[in-house]
Amino acid sequence: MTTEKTSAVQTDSGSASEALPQLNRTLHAAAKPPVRIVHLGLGAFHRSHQAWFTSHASDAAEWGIAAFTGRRPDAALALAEQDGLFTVVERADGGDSFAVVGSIVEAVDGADVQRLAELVAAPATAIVTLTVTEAAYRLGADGQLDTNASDVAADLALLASGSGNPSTPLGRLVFALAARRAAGAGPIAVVCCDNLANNGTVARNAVTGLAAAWDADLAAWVEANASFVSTSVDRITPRTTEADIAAVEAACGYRDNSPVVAEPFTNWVLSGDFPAGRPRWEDAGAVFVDHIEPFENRKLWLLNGAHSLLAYAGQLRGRTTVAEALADPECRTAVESFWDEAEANLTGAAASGADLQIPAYREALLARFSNARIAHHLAQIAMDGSTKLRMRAVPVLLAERAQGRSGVAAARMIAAWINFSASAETFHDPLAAEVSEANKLEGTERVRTVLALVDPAVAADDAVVDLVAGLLGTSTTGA
Ligand code: CS2
Repeated sequence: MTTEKTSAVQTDSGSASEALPQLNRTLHAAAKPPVRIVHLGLGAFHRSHQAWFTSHASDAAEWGIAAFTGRRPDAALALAEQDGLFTVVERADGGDSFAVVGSIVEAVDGADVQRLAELVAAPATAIVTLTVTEAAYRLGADGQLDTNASDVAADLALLASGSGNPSTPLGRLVFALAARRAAGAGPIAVVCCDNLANNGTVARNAVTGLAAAWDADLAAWVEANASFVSTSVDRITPRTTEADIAAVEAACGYRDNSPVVAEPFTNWVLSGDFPAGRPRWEDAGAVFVDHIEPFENRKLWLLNGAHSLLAYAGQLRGRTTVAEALADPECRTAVESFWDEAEANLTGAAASGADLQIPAYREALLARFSNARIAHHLAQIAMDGSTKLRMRAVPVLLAERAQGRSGVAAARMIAAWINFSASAETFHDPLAAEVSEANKLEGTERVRTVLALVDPAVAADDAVVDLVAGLLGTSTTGA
């Protein structure tokens, strides 16, 4: 096993001692499994989820992860100092428990594209996992790869000229897959772990789209050799704070500069092939299914949809965390109404007979969101709304309209986002400039223009435009 568990303790914020040893593999006698998984997007969620599952597989000793950061090297530098080890602080209502996870054996600055290519080209590497954010797939409102996006275009120019390293995660992956092809290292699985509907297909379209724009032969090789696995991932993981670092020191007696805090709940549903093998993630509770869509939609609509609604409505109403927002009756009612709409479309024919146990799932979500010991900041969830709403609000809204209903609860999420976009101190979004321009317009013209940035079909429906316009300024959407 690459994890070790200390007994559950109630957190007290104990004082940091300079004399404490830093977490490392000698101190923890942790084995170092060989690299067989390459990860792009080394952040807290990767560590609390895929790295945690890998360390809990019965064959964990055979599966090491080389994890690459995205834009900044910081997370890799901090983790490399402690041989890739980190503590998962499992934060339940009743207290914290602490476990060291040892599955990450190499933590690398994402800018080191040569090392990425070397590892992806190694025959022992069987899997590439991705947590690069929803927005990084650079899908336009039409769902296709936007080759005109400035960073995609810049990467394509670099790839074509062979004169530098790509800077987007998918540009880097395509570069590394070219190295695997050149090395004759054979098939590989690409496992998308971002919160997108059909995320395997999205990853396939983005990767083959980029590859095709660079080199048609590479695109054909990717089609024939890369399996794109779809997954639904779930574990609430707020940002780590200084108080969390102090809690680990007090409870564990070592210094860990990169602990990760997560709720006890974990879920991972996967669908697809692993042509070069995979860890026994099922030992840690992962579920492999033939048809993933109903599970994806359940999670994206019920959990992530409620998160986005709370993020915008909650912040407009002065709330800071998920637990605080849910405790606000106006927000809670908005969430329940949205869940009713989502549920009506989850339990229909589209669910293909999967037993989704929606009432129990909703109950569990209320309990998970109410865990006040997890300070899950709404500002963190509010980022990249134009991309997230396409997955979280739009499908429910369109499904409701197709059934002849208004979709008012899903529309309320979008209305709250629109008002948030115009009033937030920080509005972080890949389309921030376009949204800001659209917000200079007035009335239904403004609403239609902003909606078109999220989804052209929604913007083309006059009734939806009127509905959203009418919702601006109501109690959960701010003034
Ligand atoms: C959240 C997710 O930030 C967000 O958009 O909705 O990160 C959410 O916490 C995870 O998907 C939970 O598994």
